[in-house]
Amino acid sequence: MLTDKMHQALNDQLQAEFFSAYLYLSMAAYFEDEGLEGMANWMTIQFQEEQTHAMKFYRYIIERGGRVELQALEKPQKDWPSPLAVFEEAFEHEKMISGRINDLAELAIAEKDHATHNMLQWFIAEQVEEEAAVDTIVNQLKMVGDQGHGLFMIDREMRGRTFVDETQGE
Ligand code: OFO
Repeated sequence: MLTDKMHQALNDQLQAEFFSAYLYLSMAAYFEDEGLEGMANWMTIQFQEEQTHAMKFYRYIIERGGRVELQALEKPQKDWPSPLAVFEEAFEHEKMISGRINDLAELAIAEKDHATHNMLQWFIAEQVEEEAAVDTIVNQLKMVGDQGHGLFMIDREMRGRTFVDETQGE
């Protein structure tokens, strides 16, 4: 049984994961509009991944006898000044999510909820990967600067990303 605090915090994180999905879909739409298909593909897969994160919390709340309560999502940003600005924001967003996951893990310890603490270990490891992946792209974009050719190369490489549901098969 989840404590009230843990129950609320997990529902809040479910909303945060869906907002992440929403934000990345908005970023994908921006890239579609800019004609950067690879980056649009990368963000669309990020959108799919975030939904699997949300659903992992959804399933977990139910498994622990809790009640899922979906909350309103705010309107995500629509435009950015450059591809670099998009990925810089994605990086800041992932750091914020890592902070939230760490806070959840601390709450789980405070509430003596070892099962939730254990479940959160998956997210702690995932956040390391997410931050590193976005940071790499930020650095690549900084390296190429305004060079159209470099941007084209990065975009082309990002067309190859495919979706894998990493929450399955644990
Ligand atoms: Fe981007 O990892 Fe979930 O939110």
